[in-house]
Amino acid sequence: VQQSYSINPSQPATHMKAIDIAMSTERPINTWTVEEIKEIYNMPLMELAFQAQVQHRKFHDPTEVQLCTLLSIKTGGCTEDCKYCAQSNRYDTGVEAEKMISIEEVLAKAKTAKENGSTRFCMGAAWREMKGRKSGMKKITEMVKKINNELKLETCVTLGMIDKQQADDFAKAGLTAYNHNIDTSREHYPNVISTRAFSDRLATINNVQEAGINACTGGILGLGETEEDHVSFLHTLSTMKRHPESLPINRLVPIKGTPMAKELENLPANSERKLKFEQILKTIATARLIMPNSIIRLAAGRYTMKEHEQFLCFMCGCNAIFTGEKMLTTMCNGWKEDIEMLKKWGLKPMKSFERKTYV
Ligand code: SAM
Ligand code: DTB
Ligand code: SF4
Ligand code: FES
Repeated sequence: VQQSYSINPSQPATHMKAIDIAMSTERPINTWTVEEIKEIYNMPLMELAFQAQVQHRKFHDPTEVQLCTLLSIKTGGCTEDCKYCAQSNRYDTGVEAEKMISIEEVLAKAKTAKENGSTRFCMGAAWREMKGRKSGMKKITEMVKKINNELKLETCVTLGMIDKQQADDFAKAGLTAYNHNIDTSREHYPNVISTRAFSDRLATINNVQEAGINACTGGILGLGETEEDHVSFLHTLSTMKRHPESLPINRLVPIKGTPMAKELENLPANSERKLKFEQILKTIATARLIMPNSIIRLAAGRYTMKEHEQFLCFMCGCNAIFTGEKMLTTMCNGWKEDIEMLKKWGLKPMKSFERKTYV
């Protein structure tokens, strides 16, 4: 289903409340203002969660959840300096650089994921970009084709920056989604990564979408950002030409040896830069209200949440998870326990290729 957009009816100058704009639209809006998003984010939590659930039910089948399994196809040794990452070669995290794994190994892992109920298979590489990686491109497009055609799974890759040509090549191979996160707000970004700019991220996301591939684009909560940053992060996402087809919300997994883990340890207990659980809920619910058609995925750090916390995230509008043996280097909740949990909640797995295209 092609996404089409409504002009924000509050433009230029009526006095509709932001929540009424969100609740009255039948199509995604990409003209949100920071003030409108702030107004929604700061609603009383009970009301915010309720409205997000109503919105969710207008745009999605409330009984479905998308199950994705991740595989790191090239681990460690990354040249970037993302302060949170276990795979940067600048920090001593205990993650060693490995070679890219074989097509056969990837296919075997994808088959296991399918047997365990996953419908999307996501492959990640610890690379800054795909520039100059001709043989890597060839191997990965081959993996995508095989997983697509032989296993009939949706495919997704996250390989750092890509240009227009590479995006076109992935589109030709039948790639369902490309994951590239903005990670945090434009303002907080320079405190987290210095080796590539926020605008570089947006350029890759644009290349992906122009090639007709779904963008999986979100970020990390808990990088020492403030609520203003959450609003700004949501503003960037919700004013993209097309909203991300899927939006991963990662909760920082503090990795020993990274500068981010150290910075957070040193924050005073009452610092406004310490992420509170209700801020995760506020961010998810606001995302659901202003990007109603996007799939919202509860991503890294889910294993640190109690079941009732995960439940609240789902009540606020999440409808996807990563499930399986592992994330990239950190832990993931296992297939069996997830299926049991979701069944208990009355949810069933979304089928592959059910929501044709969202780009
Ligand atoms: N190297 C590629 C890139 O950065 O685009 C792809 C892999 S990278 C690990 C994918 C995403 O995982 C990052 O953009 C970040 O949002 C998330 N991530 C990485 N380390 C994390 C951590 N310790 N906790 C939470 N999320 C993390
Ligand atoms: C995303 O936003 N989260 C996933 C996926 N996209 C590739 C990756 C999370 C990685 C968490 C840290 C790790 O396991 O090393
Ligand atoms: Fe490299 Fe990606 Fe980790 Fe940044 S997040 S250090 S680009 S693997
Ligand atoms: Fe694969 Fe987001 S990482 S869909």
